[in-house]
Amino acid sequence: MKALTKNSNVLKWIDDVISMTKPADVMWIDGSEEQLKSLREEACESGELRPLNQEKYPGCYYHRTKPNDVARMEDRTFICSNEKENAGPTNNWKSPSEAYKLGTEILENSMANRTMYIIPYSMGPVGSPFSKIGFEITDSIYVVLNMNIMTRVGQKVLDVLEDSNDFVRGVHGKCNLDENKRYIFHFPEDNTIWSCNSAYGGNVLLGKKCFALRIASYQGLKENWMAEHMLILGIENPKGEVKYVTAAFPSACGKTNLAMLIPPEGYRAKGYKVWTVGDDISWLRIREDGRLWAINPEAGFFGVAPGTNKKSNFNALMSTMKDTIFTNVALNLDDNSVWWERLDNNPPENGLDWKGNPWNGKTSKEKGAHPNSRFTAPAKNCPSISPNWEAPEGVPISAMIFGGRRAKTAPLVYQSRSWKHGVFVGSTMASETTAAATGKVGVVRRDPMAMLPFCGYHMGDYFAHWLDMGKKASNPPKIFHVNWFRTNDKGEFLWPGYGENFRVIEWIIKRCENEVDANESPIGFLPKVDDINIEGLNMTKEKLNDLLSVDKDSWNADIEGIEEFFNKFGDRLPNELKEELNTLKNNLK
Ligand code: OXD
Ligand code: MN
Repeated sequence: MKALTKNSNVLKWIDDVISMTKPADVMWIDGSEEQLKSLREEACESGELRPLNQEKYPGCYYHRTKPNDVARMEDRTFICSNEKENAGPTNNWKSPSEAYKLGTEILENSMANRTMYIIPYSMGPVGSPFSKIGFEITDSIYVVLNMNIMTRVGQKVLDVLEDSNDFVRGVHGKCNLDENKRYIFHFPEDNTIWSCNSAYGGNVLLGKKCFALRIASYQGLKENWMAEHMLILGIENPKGEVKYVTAAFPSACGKTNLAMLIPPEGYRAKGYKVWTVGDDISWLRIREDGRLWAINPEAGFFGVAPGTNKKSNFNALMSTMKDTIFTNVALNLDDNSVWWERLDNNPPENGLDWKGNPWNGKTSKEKGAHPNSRFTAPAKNCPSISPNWEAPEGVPISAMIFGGRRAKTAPLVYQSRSWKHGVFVGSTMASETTAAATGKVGVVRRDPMAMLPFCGYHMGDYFAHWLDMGKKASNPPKIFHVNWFRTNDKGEFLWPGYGENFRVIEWIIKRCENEVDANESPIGFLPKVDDINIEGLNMTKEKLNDLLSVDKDSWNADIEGIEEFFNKFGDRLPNELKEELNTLKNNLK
C-alpha cells in the first residue's frame, strides 16, 4: 500500500521497523469508516472479535485476551534513559542499548506472516497547539480498532504533522504472547516506545499510559508543561458559570465515578450540572492569563467494567451502549450481550466466562468477568461530556484535587496553604489497601500524584518540576486533598460518597472563589462545619465534625512513613519538600 505521507523522518523509521519485523503486508490506517469496517469484518472472521447483539449494542464488539495477559505489567515496564540515575528509584531501568538489542531479538521477523498496521494518531484535538502526534506500528487489528476509539487517527493527523520530526515512535508486536519475553520499553530521550508479547490494552494502546503519561511527563519537563494522571471535571452553577477541576487518585478510589458524577437531586433541581472533560489523563499548560489550562489528550474511556452499573456510574454505562469494544467480560449467549459482576442482579444462566468456558452466573462460584475486564468507549457517547471537551486550548483549572483511601488520618477535605504545600500534599499521597483486596486493612502505599507507575523520569525531579510550574504560573490552581473513605470504630464509612461528593466539590469551588472562610489546622485549611451542605443527608453536624477532625497521633505515625519514602529520593528530593515536612512536624507537636 502506498505511504500516506512524504515525511522522510517517518518513512525512514518505518523502513527500519519493516526491516526488523519483516511483515507480509503493510497497511496505513487512514481513519476512513470504509477501512475500519473492513478491519472489523476481518477480525470477526478470524475470531479476534465477536459482534454483539447489534440491536441492543449497535457497533459493539467483544474480545478476549489470553488469561496471562489481562493487566498492565509493572515489573515488565522499563524506563530506558541513558543514565540509570535519571529513571529514579521508583522505575525499572534498562540501558537503551540493551533494551534495543533485546527488543530487536524479540521483534525480529515477528510479523513474517502478518500484516503491519501503521496508525498515525493525535493525542488531543487534531491540530491543537496543546496536542502531540504519535505513530503506533502494530500487528493487531484489535489495537487499531481500540486506538481509533481512544485517540484521533488517520490522514488528518499526517496533514498536521507535514514534514516535522516531532512525533513519538511506537512499535507494538504481539509476537507469540510469551509472558517471559513481554517488555514495555520507553526511551524518553528518543521519543520511542517498544512493546512486545502482550495484547492487553494498558501495555499495547501506546497512546495512553506509555505516551500520554510516561513519555509526555518527560516532554513536559523539557517543554514546561505537565502530563498528569488526572480526570477533568466542569461544575456549572445555576447562573451558567462553569469552573473546572482536575483530580488524581490511585486506582480503586473512584476516579471514573467522580469524572462522571451526577449531583444530588436537590442541586439538580436548582440547576447545578457536572460536565466530564476527561476520566484519566490531563495535559496542563500555563497560558497568558497565568492559569493552568488542561486538555484531555484522549478521545475515549478505557474503563474497568466490573462494578459499573446504573447506580454507581450511569454515565459510564450509557457511554458503552454503542461503538464500544468489551474485553474479558462475560457473555450472555441467549441474547449475545455482555455481563459483568455488579452490573445487575441478573447474571446469564447460559453464558461464557471471560476465559470462554461455559458459565452459569446463577449457580457458579467463579467470576464471569475478569476483575480488570474493560470497555473501550468513545468519549462523545458520554451523556455528561462537556461541550468544551475538545476545546483546542483546554479549560482553565481552578482547583487540583489529590485523594486516597485513608480509614483514619486524612479528613474528608482540606486545602493546602500554598502551591508549595500542595505539592507536598501530592507527593505524600497514599492509599490504604482494603480487607477485601488483601486481607490486611490499612497497609499504606505511597503513590505520589497517582503517578508512581507512570512518571517517565526521576520522581525527585518530577517534584521539582511541579514546584517550578507553580513559580511560573502567576495564578495557579488551589490544591486540595479529599478522602471519601474515612471510617468509624466499627469500620463503617462515615461519608456516603458517589454523587454526594458534589457537596465537597462545592466547598472547593467556594474556596477558589473566596466565598467562604476556613479553619487553620496543622495540615492545612479545614472547612467550617456550617460550610459543607449536609441538607438531605443522613448526617449530623457531630458526624461531619468527626469527618473533618485531625488526629495528631495518626498523623505523627504517618510522618514516619513519609520520611522513609522521601529518603528514597536522596539529594534529588527538593528542599522545599523537606521544609514542608518540617513544618508539618512542628505543627503537630
Ligand atoms: C488505568 C490505570 O487503566 O490507571 O487507567 O491503570
Ligand atoms: Mn489510569
